[in-house]
Amino acid sequence: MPVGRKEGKPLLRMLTGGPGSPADPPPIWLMRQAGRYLPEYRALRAQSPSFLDFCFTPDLAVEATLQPIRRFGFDGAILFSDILVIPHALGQAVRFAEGHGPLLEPMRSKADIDRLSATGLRDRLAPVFETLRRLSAALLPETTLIGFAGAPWTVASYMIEGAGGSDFVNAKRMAYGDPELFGRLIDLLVESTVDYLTAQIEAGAQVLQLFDSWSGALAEPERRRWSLEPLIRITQRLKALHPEIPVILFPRGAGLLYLDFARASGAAGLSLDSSLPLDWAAAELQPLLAVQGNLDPILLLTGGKALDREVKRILDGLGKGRFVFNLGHGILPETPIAHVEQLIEQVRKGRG
Ligand code: 1CP
Repeated sequence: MPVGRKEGKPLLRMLTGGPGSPADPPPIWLMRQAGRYLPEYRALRAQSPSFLDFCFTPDLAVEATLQPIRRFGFDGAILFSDILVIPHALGQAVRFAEGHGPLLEPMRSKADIDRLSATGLRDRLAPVFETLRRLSAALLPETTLIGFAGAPWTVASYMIEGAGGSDFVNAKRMAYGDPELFGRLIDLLVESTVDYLTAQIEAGAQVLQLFDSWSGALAEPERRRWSLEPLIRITQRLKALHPEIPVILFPRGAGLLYLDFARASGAAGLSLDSSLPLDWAAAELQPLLAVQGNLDPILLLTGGKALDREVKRILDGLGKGRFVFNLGHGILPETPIAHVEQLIEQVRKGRG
C-alpha cells in the first residue's frame, strides 16, 4: 500500500539540505527496487524478450518504475533503465542473455574505441527521456524522480571485458598499460554522460545518481584517476548547468577514498557500501554532505531479528545527520517481499 508522505518531497529536501533535514524517519528508497523479486515485474518483463527493448519501451519502463512505488511507497522512484544503454548509444553491440547478465562485443584495441561515436546519442536514447517525462506527470508530488547513469570506470569495464563477473583483467591492463587510450574512452564517457544526464534533467529527473559499482576493483592511485576524477568532472559540469539538481555518487568499495569523494566532488550525497563503519561515516562524511545506505542486501534474505537489529544500528548510527535509508548494493532477485515490508515498517517508525 502506498504510504503518502504529505510534507513536500522528503528525499529531495534531505539532499538539498533544506529545512527538515535531518529527518526522523529518514527518506527511503532501495537500489534495484524494481526487478525480479516482484511478481508483477516478472509478468511485465515477459512481454519483451529483449531487455534493451524493454528499457526502450516507455509504457513498460514507466510501469516497471512505478511498481515498487505503488507497493511500498518509497520516497524515490528511480528511472527503469540500465547503465549499459550508453555503450549501446555509442554504437557498441549490447545484449542481455537470460540468466547471464549483460554481453557486449568486447573492445580491446584503438580501432574498437575509434569506432564509437556520440553523434545521435540523444536520439538513440529518446525513449528514456520520454519515460522520464511520463513519470514526472504520473508520480505523486511527494515522490522524487531519480535519474541515473553508470560512472565512466564501471561502464568502461563492461565495454572492455564484454561481460560482468570477470576480474577486470583486460580493463585494468588497458587502464594501467595504455592510459592514453583508456583516457580517451573515459573522456568520451564523461562527455556522453554529462549530455545524457542533462537530457534526463530536462525530461524531469530531480535527483541524479552515478553508479561506480566497481570502483573498489582499482588500486588506489588508479581509483583516484579513473573513478574519482571522472566523477568530479561530471558532477562539476552538471552543477554548473543545473545547480538545483542534487547528485549522489556511489563509488562502491572505494574505502578511505570515500573521504575524497565527499571533499572534492561537489556531490550532494554519497551512497555508502556495507563495508563502511557507521561511526567513521557519521564523523567524517556526514558533516560534508548527505549519506545514503548501507544495509547489506543479504540481510533482506535473512529477515527476522538479524534484519531488525541491523536496521536499528544504521538508524542510530546515521539518523542524527543528513541521511537517506538505502542498501549497500542492489536488492537481490531472491529477496522475499515480506522482508522488504518489514524493513520499511521499521525505518518508518524511525528512532522514536
Ligand atoms: O529482467 C532482468 O532480469 C534484467 C535484470 C536487470 C535489471 C532489473 C538488469 C540487467 N538491469 C536492471 C535494471 C537496472 N540496472 C536499474 C533499474 C532501476 C532500479 O534500481 O530499480 C539500475 C539502476 C541498474 C544499474 C546497473 N546495471 C548497475 C549499477 C548498480 C549495481 O547493481 O551495481 C550495473 C552494474 C548494471 C549492469 C547490469 N545490468 C543487468 C545486470 C544483471 C547487471 C549486473 C551484471 C553484473 O553483475 O556484472
